[in-house]
Amino acid sequence: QKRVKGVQIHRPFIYGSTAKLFSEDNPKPPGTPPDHTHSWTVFVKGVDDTDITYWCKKVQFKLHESIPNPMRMIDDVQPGGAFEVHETGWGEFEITIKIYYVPESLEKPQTLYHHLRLHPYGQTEEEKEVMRKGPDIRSWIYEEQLFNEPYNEFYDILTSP
Ligand code: SLL
Repeated sequence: QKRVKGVQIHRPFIYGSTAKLFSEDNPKPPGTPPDHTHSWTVFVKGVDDTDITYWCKKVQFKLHESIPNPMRMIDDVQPGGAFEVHETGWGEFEITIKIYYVPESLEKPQTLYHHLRLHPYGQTEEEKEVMRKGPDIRSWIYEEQLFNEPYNEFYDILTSP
């Protein structure tokens, strides 16, 4: 196995969270603890739902310790192509996201941090007001995965259509 010299491959993806207050439109599932106010999803996915499984093998989400079973290893994507965890709760916290690459990459996993947002946020009152009126609270980050001088076998996987 040899690295392909002088080559950098970029693959866009999105990570982040979407949260929704419980309401008539978004009823509490049976058995949800009474202090939970929101349902939320944290995810890693391709841009416009494009497939990322040819380079991303699985994703581990480390949730707050107050949540049962906080380490969630997700090795299958949802129909939209996202590695995701769906939960309910009452508070915001930092989520550690660990991305594992396909074995052919011979790359070590990489860690990202995401602040779960449940409440309207933004620099200005206007920004918050827009979010307050919206259907959910999104905190989505557009990111580019960079593979610097990938191994030849992985290079072939990355570049085959
Ligand atoms: C806070 N630093 O104090 C944060 C911690 C923890 C949120 C928030 C529990 C969910 C469950 C939950 O929402 N924890 O019990 O399953 O605001």
